[in-house]
Amino acid sequence: MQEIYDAIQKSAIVIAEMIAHDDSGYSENQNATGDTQLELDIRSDKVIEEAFAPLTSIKELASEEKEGPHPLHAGGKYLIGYDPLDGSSLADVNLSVGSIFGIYENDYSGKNLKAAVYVVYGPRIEMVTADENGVQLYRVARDNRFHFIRKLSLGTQGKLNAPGGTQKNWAPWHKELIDGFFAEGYRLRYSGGMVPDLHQILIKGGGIFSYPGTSDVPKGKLRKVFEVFPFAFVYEKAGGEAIDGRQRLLDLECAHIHDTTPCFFGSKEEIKKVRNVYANH
Ligand code: AHM
Ligand code: MG
Repeated sequence: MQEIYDAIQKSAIVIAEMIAHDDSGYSENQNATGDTQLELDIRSDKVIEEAFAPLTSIKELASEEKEGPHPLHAGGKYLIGYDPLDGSSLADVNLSVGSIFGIYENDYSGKNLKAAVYVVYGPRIEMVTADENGVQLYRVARDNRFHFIRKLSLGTQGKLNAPGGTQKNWAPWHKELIDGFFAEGYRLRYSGGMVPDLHQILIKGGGIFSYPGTSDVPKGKLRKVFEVFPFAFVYEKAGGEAIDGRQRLLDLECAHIHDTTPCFFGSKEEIKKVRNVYANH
């Protein structure tokens, strides 16, 4: 596993340079979900693929930016599902973006996720790993290398509310849930990048991030393999919970690697409220 973390760190340094200095414009291509890819999406995907290619422990890669799985080493143990540059459309407005990695065994189901990692490219470059050692924060120092900072955990309740999805298309009960949090004093924190938004809640010790099913997109926007399962794993390891409204996200299967699901990540008290509201719908 350590060699996978090392490869992620190596690729993160290169991607951070690209974000800082290179063109953030669109390419001519679309990805499997139909989003027009940025040059940065395509190039980050390539950097990560090249960093993983020599690692014999990796059997296969699946990227948000690739149509299907990409085989590496037949005898490898791990399958890696990754989003090379999540929230990439925020690069041109100079907001934080991130890379997300799920390290799976056998298949891309939630129960087979063994470790999760994300990198935040913001004013600082940080990496969070989640595995049997818990959740750990690393940061790039002046020597351009990642250094361990501290362990991370969530309190049982927080103060931040990050509500995703187009409000016009929310179900009435979802609107009640979100309004309820604000009525209790929660503060809005939503940048439109799930990596910095979930990172903020984790660093500040609690809160709720939601991306529900809506009338136009009943299964939500966020992809299970590349985005949702890895963050569900991080939040659970940090002492929080992650559900689709009723069910634990990591109990969900995955029929197709680009499948999406409604998702809620947070500390225990907030997720209890989500369960109460969604139980009847
Ligand atoms: P992307 O993978 O195409 O960048 O999309 C994922 C991003 C997430 O980071 C974020 O939570 C969500 O899309 C924001 O969507 P919206 O613009 O609907 O709020
Ligand atoms: Mg993404």
